[in-house]
Amino acid sequence: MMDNSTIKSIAKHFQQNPDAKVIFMVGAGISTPCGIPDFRSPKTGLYSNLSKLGLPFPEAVFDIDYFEENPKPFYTLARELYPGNFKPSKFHYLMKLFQDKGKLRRVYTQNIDTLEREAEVDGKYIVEAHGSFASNVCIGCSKKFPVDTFKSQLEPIKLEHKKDKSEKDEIEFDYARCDECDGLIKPSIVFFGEGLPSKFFDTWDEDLEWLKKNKKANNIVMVAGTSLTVHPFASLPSEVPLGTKRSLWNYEVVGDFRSNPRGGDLVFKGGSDKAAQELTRELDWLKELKELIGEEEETKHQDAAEEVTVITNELENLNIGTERKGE
Ligand code: CNA
Repeated sequence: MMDNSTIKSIAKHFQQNPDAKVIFMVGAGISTPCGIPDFRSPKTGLYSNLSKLGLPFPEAVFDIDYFEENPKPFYTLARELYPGNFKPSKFHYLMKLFQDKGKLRRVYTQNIDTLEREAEVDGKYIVEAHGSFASNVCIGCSKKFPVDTFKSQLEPIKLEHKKDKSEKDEIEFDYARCDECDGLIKPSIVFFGEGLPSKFFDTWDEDLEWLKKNKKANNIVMVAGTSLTVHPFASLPSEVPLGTKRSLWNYEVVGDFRSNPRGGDLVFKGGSDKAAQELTRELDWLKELKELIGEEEETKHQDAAEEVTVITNELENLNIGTERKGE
């Protein structure tokens, strides 16, 4: 099933199964309406824009070995994406509504923007699979540092104004370094080449058991705004026990929903905020959703697509430098 009737079917599922709870599995797509670019969307995605800046490969910005050699691209990006600069989307508030209604089991998020917390989803429900900006760590000796250690270094220390106007201004940072081993300090977000927090694996084991034990409640797993390409997160939907309802809300059909679709899958191919709004309407929660978002935020969301373009343009205009040690 793959259109607006999906949303009606999900609403019906909750109406017919009052004990059903949701496990959300989400990615960067639920935050694009907030103005934060995702990785892979053509044109507006970070990769298509960062690649223009001459990184050896787009993922290098989140690669631990590359960061050690050249932290500047990550610092530049972190400055743009740092939590506090954005407000939650309708989808984030939908998750909060499920919490308020006692129908939330868990939120597995790949996002590092902490907007689930900003929407006041309780931390006990959230598994930040790829970490977050909420703590800092030395990449050399793993010593932990307060959150401000990295954040306080995000203001560039100098702006060299090039004489030749055709050249872009160079920005520099004073990188946060460990007082024990002089290693670079970074937020505890998981880079390519690093392991996921043990909480991710432990909680998923618990939730799998819970899904198996509570089949009668007809719980549902909702996957949204992710290309399902980054493992091990990407394999979670394939591990959902047979018989547990799965739903995907995404611009494209991805991962196990494409390669190994199940008969009962409920797929909505479209925007996650549109789906969130439609589901709350169907469930008669629309008034509460609007109260959570507030009038002011509603206007901001309408401008979100424009904001994504602004950020990606800003990144394009920054000369972040791509020199590597020894070159
Ligand atoms: P991705 O690979 O960029 O995929 C995003 C997916 O969402 C794509 O399939 C898009 O088509 C789809 N999409 C984009 N916008 C919407 C929308 N409004 N409604 C529905 N679908 C939409 O991102 P993933 O999360 O799958 O990749 C995992 C990476 C992305 C994680 O390691 C994150 O840390 C990383 N990331 C996070 C953020 C963030 O915290 N907001 C931003 C950019 C990247």
